[in-house]
Amino acid sequence: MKKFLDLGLQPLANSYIKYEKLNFKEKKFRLSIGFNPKNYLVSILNTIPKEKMFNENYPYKSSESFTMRKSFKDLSLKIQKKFKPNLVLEIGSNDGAFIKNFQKKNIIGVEPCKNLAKITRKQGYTTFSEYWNVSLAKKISKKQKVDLIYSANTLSHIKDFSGIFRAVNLSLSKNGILILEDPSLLECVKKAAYDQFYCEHLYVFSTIALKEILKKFNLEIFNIENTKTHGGSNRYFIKKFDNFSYKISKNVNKNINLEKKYGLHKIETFKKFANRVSLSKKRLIRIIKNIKKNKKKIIGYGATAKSCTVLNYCNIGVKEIDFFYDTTSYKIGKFLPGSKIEIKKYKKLTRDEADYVFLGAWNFKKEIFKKEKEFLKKGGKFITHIPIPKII
Ligand code: JHZ
Repeated sequence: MKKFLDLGLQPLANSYIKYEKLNFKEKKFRLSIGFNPKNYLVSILNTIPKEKMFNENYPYKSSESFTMRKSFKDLSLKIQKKFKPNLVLEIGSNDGAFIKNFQKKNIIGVEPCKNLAKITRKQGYTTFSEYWNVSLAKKISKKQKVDLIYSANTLSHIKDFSGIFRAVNLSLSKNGILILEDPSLLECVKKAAYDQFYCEHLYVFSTIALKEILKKFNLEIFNIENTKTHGGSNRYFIKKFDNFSYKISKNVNKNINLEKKYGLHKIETFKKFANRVSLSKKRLIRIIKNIKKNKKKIIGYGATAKSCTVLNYCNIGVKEIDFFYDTTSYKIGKFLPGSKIEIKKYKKLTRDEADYVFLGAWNFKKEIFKKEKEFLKKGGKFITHIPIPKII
């Protein structure tokens, strides 16, 4: 691994702090990012045991945003029309934003975070509250093989590729397919979105890296869709080598060529990315300092895991941002890790409340701007750090 970026000491991104624990010392780890020139994989260099992050208190719920609910609904309709699977399985089913678009008898959820699995089970969906691995795949496929496995924003969280893909191969029916969806490294580099890296995001994938990894497990990408979710993601359609029911789309090489054109196979590209990240930090600090010099009030919008990286890397805290608004019940009343900024229950933005709003959930800018039309009309401003820090 060749290290190219150091984002400093960071707390666990989704460990929101309770008021009573504000004075406790938080555990921190060094967040540095590296590039593997052999398989082109970009990953964080220190990993945290999965049980520390994905447990019975996992705060993130996919259903919190209209954009994600719509994306999962559209995809599930497409899947049912195009692939007509008898049985679908989702790895990382979270609070059910995807699985609830299927008939209960046709879908299985796998979700290790017990608080989330409880939600979908209560609604009557078969949900295994376990980590996806070979023994679980054996247990599930004893009864019936799966025709389609879907997993969004989950592969990037799992260290053990061998466990995942052996389990996939075991449980897929003869012509079954796997669909993976994760943030795109190309979009991350283009937007200098360094906040895609935090303890949970072990990897940000490029097509060229994923292709190399899949090859080892006799799996190959036969199509790619570039989606707008989570700041620009890729949806990979994957089949077994010996499944000849699908032709490899021209899209696959198109994506690979574009990634190579941007240099995602070379360390130099990531060194340049690291320089842009450092400039981004300086610029964001400058913008915020100027606002504070003029005695204006800043609040945050969307207490994301990504915000944790930005705030801690740029040393932004309670002196700069008064509080964050968020819609997630679990986060409300707690404090952001590291920066210890309070999270309040979301209320429509008004001009009396803030002059500037730091856009933590920049990936939902369109949805948020639509919701906050009045604030913008009355002269309220947002601060974003993507693709370069600016006031909008
Ligand atoms: P959002 C999480 O990252 C963690 P985060 C995880 N590791 C991952 O991979 C991605 O999700 C998928 C709030 N919000 O999706 C809700 C509002 O308050 O960018 C969420 O707390 N109002 C699993 O945390 C946060 O913002 C709104 O109008 O970086 C969004 O978090 C909207 C749209 C969102 O993921």
